[in-house]
Amino acid sequence: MTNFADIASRLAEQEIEVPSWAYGNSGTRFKVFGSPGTPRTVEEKIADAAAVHRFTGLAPRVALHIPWDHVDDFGALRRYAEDLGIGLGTINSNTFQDDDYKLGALTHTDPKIRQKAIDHHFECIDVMNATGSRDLKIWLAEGSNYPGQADMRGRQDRLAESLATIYERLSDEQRLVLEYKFFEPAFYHTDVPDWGTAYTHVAALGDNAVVCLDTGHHAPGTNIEFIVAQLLRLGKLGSFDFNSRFYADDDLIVGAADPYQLFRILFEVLRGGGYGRDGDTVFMLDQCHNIEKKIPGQLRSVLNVQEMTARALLVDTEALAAAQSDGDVLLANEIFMDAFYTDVRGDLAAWRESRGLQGNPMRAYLASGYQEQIEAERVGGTQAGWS
Ligand code: AOS
Ligand code: ZN
Ligand code: ZN
Repeated sequence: MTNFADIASRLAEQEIEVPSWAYGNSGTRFKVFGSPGTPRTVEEKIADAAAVHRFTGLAPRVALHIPWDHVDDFGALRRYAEDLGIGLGTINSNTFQDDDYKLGALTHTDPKIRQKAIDHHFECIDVMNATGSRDLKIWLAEGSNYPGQADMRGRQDRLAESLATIYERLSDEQRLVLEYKFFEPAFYHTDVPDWGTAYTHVAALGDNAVVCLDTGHHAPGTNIEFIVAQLLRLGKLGSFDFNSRFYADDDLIVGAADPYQLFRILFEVLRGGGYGRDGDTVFMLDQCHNIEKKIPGQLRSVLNVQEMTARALLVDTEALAAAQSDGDVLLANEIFMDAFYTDVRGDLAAWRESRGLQGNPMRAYLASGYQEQIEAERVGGTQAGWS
């Protein structure tokens, strides 16, 4: 059995990127509830992200979304974040909120509209150059609602061409990260619906193009950890958008709906060399907190990832490999489950204290007065722009 002391040094490698939009108000198509203390500016979102890092030591970067987080001087924004102890991370593009893109953006039949969408990505790359960000993440809302509506094959060809034009603009240190999603907002076909399609496009682009796996973007019952294993095997698992779901793309707190699935995913990340200093897979959150407080929601999320990472690190991989090669089905499963069922909360609290953090970051945050302060100071906080 692996002990907590054996895995502590690996836990120190963990970095989770939080999304700026998690701090804004969000909701469903039915209602966006406002909540006191919501940031009014990009700077206030960054300050909240920095608070999550202060209490957990887990979230050293915040991902931005263009145009929601547009500012005139991204160099100054970078310095502002660095002064608060965090960096600016992935830049997310947006081609889903403009009337011109109703029938497509990077896939549109009209070259002028395709060029407009490509130019938006060029602008995102300019932002990355100012913020020092490595990753440009592209999620496309493109597809069709009715059979016959669109030429699915022609759209793939145009998509490949548009992505190649964007990819060429990146520096050798930057990456294009393509996210897939099986449906929504398009309900019949989606242009990048699955990992295979995303892989096909990024493989054609080159080494610096990789896939983003959003855990909420699969049909119910999909074996997500298998996709993780396969993409890591191919060297193409660029990042995660972590969240959890009961029904569709629910964007709930990661590990809330199915902690065991999160454990299985993290086990494959470790197995495939995607974790910490070994790997190049970015752990990002893509979540919204519609009814709960935003900062505590983010704290719970990063702590859930940490807890399941600890449990996955506890798997006795030597004993597991022996049981697997002996064909001992039940022993292999028992070894795996032993780690999953290990309660690591006490050990994690002690380990945090040994590193100068509070043992229980959630309680520490709630007692800190930060929430009361932002609720008193900020009036009229903004909507995230997306739910
Ligand atoms: C949309 O469903 C995707 O998950 C996106 O990653 C994300 O929510 C959006 O790009 C926010 O910018
Ligand atoms: Zn996502
Ligand atoms: Zn999503």
